[in-house]
Amino acid sequence: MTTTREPGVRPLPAALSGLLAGCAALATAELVSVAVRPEAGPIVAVGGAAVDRTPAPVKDWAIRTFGTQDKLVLQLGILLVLALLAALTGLLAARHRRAGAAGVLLFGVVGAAAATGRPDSVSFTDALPSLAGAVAGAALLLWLLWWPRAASPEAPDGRPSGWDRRRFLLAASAAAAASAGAGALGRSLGAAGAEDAVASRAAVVLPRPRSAAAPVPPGTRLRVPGISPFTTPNRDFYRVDTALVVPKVDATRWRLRLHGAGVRTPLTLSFQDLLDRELIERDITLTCVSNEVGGPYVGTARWLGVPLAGLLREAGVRPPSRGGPADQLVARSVDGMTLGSPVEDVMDGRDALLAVGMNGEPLPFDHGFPVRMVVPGLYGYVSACKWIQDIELTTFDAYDPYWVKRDWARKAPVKTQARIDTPKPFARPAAGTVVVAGVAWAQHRGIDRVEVRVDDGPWRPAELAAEATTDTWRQWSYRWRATPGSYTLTVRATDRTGETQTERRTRTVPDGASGWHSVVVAVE
Ligand SMILES: Nc1nc2c(c(=O)[nH]1)N[C@H]1C(S)=C(S)[C@@H](COP(=O)(O)O)O[C@H]1N2
Ligand SMILES: [Mo]
Repeated sequence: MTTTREPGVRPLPAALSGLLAGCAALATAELVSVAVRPEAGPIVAVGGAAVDRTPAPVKDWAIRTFGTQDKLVLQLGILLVLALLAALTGLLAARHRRAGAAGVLLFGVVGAAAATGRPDSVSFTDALPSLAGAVAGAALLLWLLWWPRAASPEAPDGRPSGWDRRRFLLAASAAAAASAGAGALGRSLGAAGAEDAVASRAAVVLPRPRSAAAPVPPGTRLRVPGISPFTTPNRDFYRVDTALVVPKVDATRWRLRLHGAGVRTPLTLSFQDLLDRELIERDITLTCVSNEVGGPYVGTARWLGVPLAGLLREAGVRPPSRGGPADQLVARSVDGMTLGSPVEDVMDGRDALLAVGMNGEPLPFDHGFPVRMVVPGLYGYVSACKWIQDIELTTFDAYDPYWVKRDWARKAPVKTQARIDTPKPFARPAAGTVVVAGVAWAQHRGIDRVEVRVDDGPWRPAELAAEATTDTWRQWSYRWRATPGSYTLTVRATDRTGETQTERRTRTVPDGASGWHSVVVAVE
């Protein structure tokens, strides 16, 4: 038996072989994942598993620090760690071939476990991409360490000796080219897979609503440079979700199931079924529970959709106050996300929607095409399910949805907040009249008053823009006569119930940040 100890491969080619084997493994896995399921690819699977297992405070920190780039940072991090491990595996394989190959296979098993363990995984075939990648990677690694030597003059005992650098470079280039080719092929096939979804979105003709959004009253939009526009354009609308690959759903094949406790007639609806119903259009401000005081995860859009309460009533659902057995509505998305809303809130007369349109166009893929939920007054994580495919009526006792399993509160009405949009922190406005302005929101209660304070001075009323509806934010502005010096500007809002925002600063976990927003400016 030949020994597995292989003298002669230097560290650099060994590490490079490991790296190339890693690239080949990933490229193969991504290629196979096109056939299986794009989300079953190892990077997405391991990344997703990491997201699922990240404790709430760390996730919160990542969203705060990297914002919408958090997913990119995560994937780059995974690639970096993989590259390091691949190089180390190459070094190991140069000394112990079998141990090195086994190491590559082990990565495959980890990737496979991550893929099959994701909430959206329904089949063991999700393990295939990682396993196929690992086999390809292990085979390539062994070949790269063996072939450059095979041409060397035979040593007397029959074992290859020496190391033909030219042969290694040839083998390495071939491996790199093959990986790049497989990766590119996977990409283009993956893009082709999304073509049906893209075409189905392009074909959507949004019907006119039976009930149009109330015309935005004059005076709703203040003309102040630097203030958030009343309507947030889709391209600027914040995005928060756990999807490392944005689901691309073909609307013509999409179905929504409605079932569960107290549902007399379970329903299965197609996208066309929804468009054929009476649609309403509403301006609604959506807020993320991860939004810090003064943060960016809030926006207002004109949503077009099917009133959810009517659909529920048709299916025989009654709210708990009318004796219905279900107090929680669990929405499930195509990517396995679950969000739970109080049935009572959804059916209390507010404009809870199964939205199909956003600011006059079909939902963008990022924002849930073909259908998502929107419920005024509730944070997104307990209401705004994107890429929805299933609604189950159940109880809060019986089921904890995704975020609730991860330390967030079961119930989360939006907290009243005000934000200073202008001046920006550490701005240096000229002395004279400085317009301080921003937005305030208390969805479904409405904003009654906004006040501004300079340093520890008295609270002064800000001028409020007209109110569109209680479900939308309100712009405000305050003309400040500023003299040179450094100041802290603070804002606070009072909602229609008469409650003024608490000064007490809390973090976002478990049910949303509280406290007053302030900015420091230096007047020149
Ligand atoms: N499928 C799915 N839906 C989801 C989420 C998610 O991670 N997956 N995140 C929720 C959260 S936390 C918020 S705040 C809103 C954000 O919606 P947006 O990205 O359209 O702004 O979507 C909600 N719906
Ligand atoms: Mo959120």
